[in-house]
Amino acid sequence: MVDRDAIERCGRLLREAGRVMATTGAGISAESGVPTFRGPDGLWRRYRPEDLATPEAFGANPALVWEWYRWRRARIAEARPNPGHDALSRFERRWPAFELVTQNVDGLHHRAGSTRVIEVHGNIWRTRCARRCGFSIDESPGAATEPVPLDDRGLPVCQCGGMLRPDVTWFGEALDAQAITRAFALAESCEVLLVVGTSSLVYPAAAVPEIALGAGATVIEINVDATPLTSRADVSLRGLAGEILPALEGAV
Ligand code: BV8
Ligand code: ZN
Repeated sequence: MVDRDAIERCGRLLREAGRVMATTGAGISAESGVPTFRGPDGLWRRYRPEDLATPEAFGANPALVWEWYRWRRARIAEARPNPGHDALSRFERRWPAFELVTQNVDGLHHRAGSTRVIEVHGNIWRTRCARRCGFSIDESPGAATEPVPLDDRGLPVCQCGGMLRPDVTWFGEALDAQAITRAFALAESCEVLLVVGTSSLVYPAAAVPEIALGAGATVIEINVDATPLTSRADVSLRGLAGEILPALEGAV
């Protein structure tokens, strides 16, 4: 059950704030049916990150990596934004400077209507050249994209002859410099940071709340479980993002 007093307290903090931002992880998409990475039905439970989400894994077994991403795309295509995504999209109207950093690659914040979203780990629907020749396509459902040629293994190949891969950031890969720099700058200048549905384990994205805390912002964590951030957050609201975010919206 949501802690009403804590919600009211956070409502007051948010009401008095001018610059509010959020950072989200897989937990905000869990209620949309998109598996998280480390939860009981976590993606990684069945697969080890090292086996699938690294450039080495793709080099060694591109068919397995594409099979996993194609499975995830199918799951995400069936998913719909949930009340947590919807509430965050309305925060853009409540705070004109509101911006949202997400580690998620599922695109559900955009589908909920959020327009100021920084995808620090890329987007599962974009496919790009593994050689970075510049070729990139949108393969989201309904995108008017020409089908790409497949090799004899059924894997997409680039016009330059290289392989095509999901345009996401794998372990051991540098994040998009513009995205992470923007995320850190927002964390440096916000008054309140909402940290929603992330285990706060993966860096450099997990540094966003640390930067906000260091800059004197109020950090409100929303999570069904405790995380390494919990003890340092100003408030940690225990519960479902899809319930807590609308309750917070109502308390502002
Ligand atoms: C980098 C995109 C350097 C792909 C992801 C050794 C070797 C190499 C690197 C490292 C290493 N040791 C450390 C590192 C750094 C590494 C790292 O941090 N590793 C961790 C594991 C220790 N980081 C990197 O490799 C990064 N790159 O460091 O590059 C560099 C620099 C210059 C030049 C070259 C290299 C890249 C990291 C990005 C990896 N890509 N995803 C894809 O999605 O397929 S990571 C993936 O997992 C997510 O994007 C996310 O970032 C991360 C964590 O997942 P969460 O989103 O937090 O989800 P999780 O399941 O963990 O947690 C869900 C939470 O929600 C839980 O707390 C749960 O309780 C809660 N929850 C569940 N349901 C709900 C809920 N809460 C509320 N409501 C609910 N309903
Ligand atoms: Zn290419």
